[in-house]
Amino acid sequence: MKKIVVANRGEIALRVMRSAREMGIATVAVFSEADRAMPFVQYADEAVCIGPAPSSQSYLLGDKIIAVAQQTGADAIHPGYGFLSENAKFAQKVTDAGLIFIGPSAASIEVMGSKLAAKQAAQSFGVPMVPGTETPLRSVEEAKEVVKKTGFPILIKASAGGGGKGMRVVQQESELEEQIRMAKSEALNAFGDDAVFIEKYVGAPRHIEIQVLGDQHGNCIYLFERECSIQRRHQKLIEEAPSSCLTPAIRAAMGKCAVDVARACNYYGAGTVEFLVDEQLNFYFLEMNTRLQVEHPVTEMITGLDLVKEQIRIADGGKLPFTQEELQINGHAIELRICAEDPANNFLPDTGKLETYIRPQGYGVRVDDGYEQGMDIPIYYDPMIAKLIAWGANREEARERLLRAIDEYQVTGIKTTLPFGKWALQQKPFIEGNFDTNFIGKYFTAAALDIKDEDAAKAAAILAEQLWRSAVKPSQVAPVSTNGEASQWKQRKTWR
Ligand code: MV4
Repeated sequence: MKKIVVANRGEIALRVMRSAREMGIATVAVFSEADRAMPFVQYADEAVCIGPAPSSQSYLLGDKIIAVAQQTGADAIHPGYGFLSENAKFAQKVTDAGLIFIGPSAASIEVMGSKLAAKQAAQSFGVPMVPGTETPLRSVEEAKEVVKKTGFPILIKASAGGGGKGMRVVQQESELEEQIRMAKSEALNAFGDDAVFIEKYVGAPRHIEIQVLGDQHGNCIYLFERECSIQRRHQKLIEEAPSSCLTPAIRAAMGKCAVDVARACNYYGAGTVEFLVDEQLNFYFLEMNTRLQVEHPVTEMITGLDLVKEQIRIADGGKLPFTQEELQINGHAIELRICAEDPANNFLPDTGKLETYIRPQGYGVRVDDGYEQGMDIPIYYDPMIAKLIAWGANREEARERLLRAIDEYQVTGIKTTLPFGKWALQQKPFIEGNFDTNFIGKYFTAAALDIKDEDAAKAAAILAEQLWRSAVKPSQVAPVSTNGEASQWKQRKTWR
C-alpha cells in the first residue's frame, strides 16, 4: 500500500494520517468547503475538495470519494468512524473499483448492521444474550408469549437501529400493543425497516465493549475491554480501559465470546463487540460495531498497539503479528471527550470561535484533536473537538493525571465538556469505580458545576483519607488533625 484516501474529517482524519505517515504511506484528504483550513487538510500529502459543507453533499458522497481515489492513484480508502464507515454498499463499491477498503468485508458489515442477524450469528456460538426474541416480532400475541417467560419491564428494539435509536421500554401489558406499533413506525421512518424484537430490560447495566482484531487468514484476538458506562443520551463522555469491575476470569470469558462473535461473521479488521454487564457481573452480547471507534486510544494506551497500523496491515493482507498469549494489559487509561457543548445548559451544542486553545502536555497525556486556536467550530458536524487521554500505572494515577490535564487545558470562546469531566472524575462513585449507565442521570446537575475547587478538593481529600485508612492497619495510621485545617495539597497553587 503506497497511498490512502482518508474519507473523514477532524481528529480521526489526522489520527489515521499520522499512522499512515509513520508507515511511509502517502495520504489524500477529501474535504468540504467548510474544512479547507483544517489541520487534517494541511497535514495530508494531497487534498481534494469534494463539495459544500453539509455532509450529505461531501463526506457522504461515496462515489465521489472513490473517484478521488482513482484520480489520485490511491490504493485504499480509510473511512474513520461515522459517515461511510459502516455502509456495506460503500465498502463493496470500493472493492469493486479495485481499491482496498480499510475495514471488514461488506458482508460482515451487513450482518452486524442488523441486530437480529448479529444475534442469530452469535447464537450458534453459544454467546450469552439477554432473554427475548431472536426473530422479527410478528404480533402482539407473540410478544405476550415472550413476556410470560421474561417478565416486565421489557425493551423493544429496532433490528436496524443502533446507539439506542428506536428503543422503547414497556413496563406493563396494557402498554404493549401501543408501544410495539410506535416502535415499528419509528423504525420504519428512521431506518426504512420496521423489524423489531424484544429483550428483557436490564435496569442498571454497565456498558462494556471488547476490542477485537482479526486478519484475513482466520486469526482473531481480543484487546481487552473498554468501560463506556459514563454516557448521556447514548453519547459516551468518559471511557476507560480496563474496567474496574471485571475479574481476570470474566475478562477472559468476555474476550472469548467477543472473538466468537467476530468468527460468526468471518470478521477481519478492527471491530468492537458490545456487552451489557449487570450487577451480578452476568454479561450479554448486544451488538458489534464494525469500525474503529472514537474511544480506541484507551485500548492503544494499555496494549501499546497502534490500531490504525494494525487495520492497514490487515487490509493489506498481513497476518496478525502476535498471539492472544502475547498480549497483556499495561496500566490504565481514561479518555474524556471534549465536545463543543455546554454541560451547564443541558449539553446544548455550542458553536463559535476557539479564541484560546492551549493543550495540556506532559508524561502520560495524549490529545487527539482536529482544530487550532482561532478556528471556527462549524455547525455541520459532530460537536466533538478533541479527545483527552491520560495513561497511568494504575487507575488512580490515570484519574489524577487526567484531572491535572483538564486543569492545564485552556479553551475560551466556546463552552466545552471539560468542566463536566472535572466534576465526574471527582465523584465518589467514579473514584471507587462503582457506577453504571445511569451515572450522569443519577448524580449530575448543572448546579454541580458551580461547586468551587476548594469544595471538590475537600471532598476528595476526605475520601482519599478514608480509602487510605481502610487499607492500612489502625496501628499504622498517624494521628490526623480533625479541626478542619486544610492539608497542604488543598492549598496548592494551580500552575496558572
Ligand atoms: C439495553 C438496555 C437494557 N436492557 N438492552 C442502548 C444502546 C444500545 N446499544 C443498547 N442499549 C441498551 N440496551 C437491554 N436488554 C439498556 C441500554 C442502554 C444503554 C446501553 C449502553 C450504554 C448506555 C445505555 C443507556 C441507556 C440504555
